[in-house]
Amino acid sequence: MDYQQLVNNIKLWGSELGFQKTAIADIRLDQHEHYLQKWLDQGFHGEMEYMARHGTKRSRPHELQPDTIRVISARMDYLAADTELLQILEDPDKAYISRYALGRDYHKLMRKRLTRLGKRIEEEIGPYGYRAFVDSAPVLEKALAEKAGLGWIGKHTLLLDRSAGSWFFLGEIYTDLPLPVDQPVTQHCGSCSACIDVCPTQAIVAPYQLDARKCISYLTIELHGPIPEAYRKPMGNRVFGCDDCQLVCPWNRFAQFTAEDDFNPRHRLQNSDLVELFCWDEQTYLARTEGSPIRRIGYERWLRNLAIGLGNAPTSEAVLKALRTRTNYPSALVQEHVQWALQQHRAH
Ligand code: B12
Ligand code: SF4
Repeated sequence: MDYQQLVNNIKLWGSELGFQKTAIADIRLDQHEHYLQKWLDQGFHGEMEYMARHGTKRSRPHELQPDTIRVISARMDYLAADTELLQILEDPDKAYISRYALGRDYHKLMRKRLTRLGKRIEEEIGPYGYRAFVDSAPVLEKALAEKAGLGWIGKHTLLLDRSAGSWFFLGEIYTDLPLPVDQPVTQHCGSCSACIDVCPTQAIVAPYQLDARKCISYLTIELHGPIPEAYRKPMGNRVFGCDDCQLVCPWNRFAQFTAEDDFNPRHRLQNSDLVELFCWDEQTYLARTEGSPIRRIGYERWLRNLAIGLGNAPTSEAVLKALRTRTNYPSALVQEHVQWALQQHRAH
């Protein structure tokens, strides 16, 4: 079989299926395995127990999916046009929701497309071994994408590309086909440290090393209990995820807008007042976050995060009134965050 021709076809089919770039990596991740272990040893994963659970499966693709010898790595851009997010971030009455979460959840959409790509290959060559993933199993997605040449891992630990920045998702197909591999690209962070300097909670503790326990993305999405007080003020109005390290990255000047309608903002989430979102009842929350990544945290943590945003907002009748409607909300977690927020306004 002409595997080089097959790879050329895979890239073509990948782009027809909406991927901006598709490339091939082998499965040796020795150095990344070492970094992953160090990260876990330092406890940087916090409560994300799933990061520690799978032994070496995450860094050894063939232990997750036997017979895997290559990985087809794919990138899909998610940056929506016409979102004035910097303006929202700077307006303390507004709720900042990270860019990846404004539209539909990416997992299902991308996995379906990758599975179609897998099937397209099958139509061409007959039965072969493959399995598609999008953050759906222990996979070191960024390391594999870096190997495949989809970009380099930046100091903020995200994958970025010279002509596309970092506003994209990653997914992959593990396969037993002996495809010719692509070459990694060179690193282009240079002496820039903008992401490290801008991080509101100093979560990037050294270049390429993120203490997730301090990252606002972790605090607002992964952490189940109370958000430690030390991080509440620095969170500002970031109520779901955080983009600061990407917003400041000079390579994101070159980012392209997404072609996927599904990633466009829904329900005006790109421009909503904190008060308005905090006043949604649970039914409204469930209805408006259907199919969105925001659904994952549930209503209680949604209120927890918004209470912090309201604690950091300028004091006004509307803010105080909204907070007071929740002082007896039947959740100790919400009540405590509401009390903290009211305290911020009393302190003024
Ligand atoms: C756990 C996780 C998180 C955690 C921890 C992040 C992290 N850096 O690990 C939290 C909740 C904080 C998080 C946040 C976000 N995430 Co996330 N997350 C993941 C997940 C599930 C695993 C990442 C992982 O393997 N971590 C393990 C640690 C060890 O990896 P690492 O910190 O990147 O370290 C690597 C390198 O930096 C290097 N390294 C480490 N130390 C050193 C030291 C030196 C000296 C050197 C040279 C290198 C080096 O090796 C390590 C291993 O490869 C992936 C999906 C997946 N299955 O891969 C998505 C993923 C990384 N997340 C993604 C996104 C979009 C985000 C957010 C932007 C969402 C948001 N807006 O809020 C933020 C960005 C925060 C940030 N600066 O990283 C995308 C990133 C796409 C891209 N362009 O890179 C992914 C790939 C999901 C996807 N399928 O698209 N995430
Ligand atoms: S996402 Fe925000 S909190 Fe997390 S590392 Fe980047 S700037 Fe820091």
